[in-house]
Amino acid sequence: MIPTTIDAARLLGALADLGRIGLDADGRRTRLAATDADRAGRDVFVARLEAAGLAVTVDRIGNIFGLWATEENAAEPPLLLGSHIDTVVNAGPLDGCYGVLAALEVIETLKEAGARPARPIAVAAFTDEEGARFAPDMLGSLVFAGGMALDEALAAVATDGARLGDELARIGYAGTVEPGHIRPAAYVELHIEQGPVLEREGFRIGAVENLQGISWQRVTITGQANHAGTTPMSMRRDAGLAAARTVAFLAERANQSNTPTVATVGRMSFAPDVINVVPARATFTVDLRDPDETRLREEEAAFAAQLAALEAEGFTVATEQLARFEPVVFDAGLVAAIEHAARARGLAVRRITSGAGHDAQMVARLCPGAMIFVPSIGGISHNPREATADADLVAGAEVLLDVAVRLAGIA
Ligand code: HGY
Ligand code: MN
Ligand code: MN
Repeated sequence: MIPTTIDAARLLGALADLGRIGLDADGRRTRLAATDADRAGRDVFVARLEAAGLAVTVDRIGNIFGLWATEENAAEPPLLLGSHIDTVVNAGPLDGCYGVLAALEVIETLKEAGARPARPIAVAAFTDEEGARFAPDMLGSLVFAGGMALDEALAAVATDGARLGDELARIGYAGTVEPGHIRPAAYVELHIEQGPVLEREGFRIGAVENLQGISWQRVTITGQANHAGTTPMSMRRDAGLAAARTVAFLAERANQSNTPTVATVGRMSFAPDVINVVPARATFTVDLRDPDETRLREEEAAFAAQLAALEAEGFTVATEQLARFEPVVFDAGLVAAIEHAARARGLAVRRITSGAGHDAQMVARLCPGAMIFVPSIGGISHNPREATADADLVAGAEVLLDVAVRLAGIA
């Protein structure tokens, strides 16, 4: 018997359980990669995998896999589902977690129904998708897909100075399996949209056909410390002001363009960071994104020219590339299968571009990949107000179920 519904209460309960992990005294949910809070979330997930009777493996970059294989299908390459369970700071409960727990729910539902897949089905929770503590983002799936050497990834230094390899060992998730031990036949990731499009246009499902390019840089502008009271404005080399001008440059350029380009300065610090000292140094991050690689390069070039102009004014400027991923186009056949599954359930569906980065963009280097989106209320994400209607969470998981039935060859 092929199931057509999931256990909604079990999925919503699992999301609530995981959502309670990593809450600080102020109720802020933060499970940065390889922290104690991440370990707690990982432990809850592994316990669920084991309770579901899946074979659990952890690879050397800490990616967690739960595999459902039978004697008949074990030799076949598995269908891989999944996402991530690490979070940004003061995060919502759904980003990543929804895709991981819905994937597990789909496997449990199929197992309970006595389904006999022609291939194994696995669920993955990839390490450090957010990149909030260790850059680049999608680090675990990047290593899994062979896009970054394991040793380079393990040597990644956190914003707090820790080394990823040491942190994975400290939390007990420095696995023994070489990354890439699973060669999936296909990968499907269910995720909240994290943007306003589906809700605004009244769609229930997004069939994600592409994902925009991402460029992350850390910039350090050095000027000259001086007295805030005695130094005439004409004599200053104010690194803080130079940084502020740069932020304004990026925002104005993105706002004035009639393209989907987005620019974000998420982190900034001054030195010596004293009220009456003209900042000697400003350090900040720049996140540039565009679905078109040529435009993204144009934005990077325009930004570099802005920094060169600051150097001509007498500042010293240093940049470090923290992440750089070209846009990705997902597998047309999988996108069509997602659309078909949504329509068969009478769910309004549209094709959509992902503004956010996802593990799917990395795993798509190994096999046909695609994503399913559900609406985000108010388009809010990376914010504790992140939310999706329960009916949409269940609908998305059931579309994932239908796609999994088709891709796993369940007759
Ligand atoms: O940065 C991103 O888009 C993702 O949340 N890591
Ligand atoms: Mn995510
Ligand atoms: Mn995220």
